[in-house]
Amino acid sequence: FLANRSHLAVIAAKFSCGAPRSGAEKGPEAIMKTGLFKEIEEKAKLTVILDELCHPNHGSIVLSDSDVGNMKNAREVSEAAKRISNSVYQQARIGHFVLTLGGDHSIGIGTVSGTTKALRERFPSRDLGVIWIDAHADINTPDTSLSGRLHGMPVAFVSGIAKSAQKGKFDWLEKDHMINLHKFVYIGLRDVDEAEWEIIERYGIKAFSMEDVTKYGVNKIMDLALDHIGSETPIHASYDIDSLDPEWAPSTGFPVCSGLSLDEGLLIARRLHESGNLVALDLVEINPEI
Ligand code: B3U
Ligand code: MN
Ligand code: MN
Repeated sequence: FLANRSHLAVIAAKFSCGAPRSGAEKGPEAIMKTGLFKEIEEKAKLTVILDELCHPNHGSIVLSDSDVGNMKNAREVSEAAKRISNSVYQQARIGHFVLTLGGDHSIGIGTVSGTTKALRERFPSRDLGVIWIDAHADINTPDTSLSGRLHGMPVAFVSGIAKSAQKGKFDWLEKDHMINLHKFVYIGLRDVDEAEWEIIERYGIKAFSMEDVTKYGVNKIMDLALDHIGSETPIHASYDIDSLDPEWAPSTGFPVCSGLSLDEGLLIARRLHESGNLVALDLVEINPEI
């Protein structure tokens, strides 16, 4: 009942201004070139709707009013995220499953806000669940971030922890775009800044580190994650490829050792699917130049 299973919307978010190096803007093309979506159309009998978002300034080099309030490329990231948010919203509101290919993880500001707004309209009594699969927590605020890079801040923006009072910089984010952190779960964390751990503790966010995955096994972690979110809750999964061990996913800007094995990564994907509640998925930080 959550999604119209005859259509798959694929949004190619060719953008990497939120990261310190360029290349992730080429991720969508690399994935599309494999012929994956043709295969999905044929085998799954799905109509694939492709929305390619090219941003005039896609590379990661510092472009304009870069260091506003400790946010590098703030205007570029804000504008790209706004476009992505609207595109995701338009597809999700008519029940299409939305797959967004990144791009660096700052696009998560767009994807999660777009899904939240659409699902809130369709199911006013339910909060969206979000599963963030990542080596990093991406919950720095402009105040806590040591890098000033926005790919390390998307969770703070979509939850309202980070606010921008500046004109043209995330001022398009409204209450309807904001997630409820009680239905948010991390999986795979292993490179988290001290200030990020403080935020996670302060807001009581459910977080399963790689240590937890090793200790309990990924199936048990998925039981706990899905239990925490609750049944009959639509789920947006934001999958950062650096959650996987560099042995399996070396083509990414911030590889961190001791990550998920390919089997574990696939099992997470399978469990998300089997929940029957998945309405949107991001696949980000794939950098074919690395
Ligand atoms: N937490 C650091 C490093 C980081 C690497 N990748 C992401 N973040 N997404 C930061 O820059 O905020
Ligand atoms: Mn990330
Ligand atoms: Mn990451």
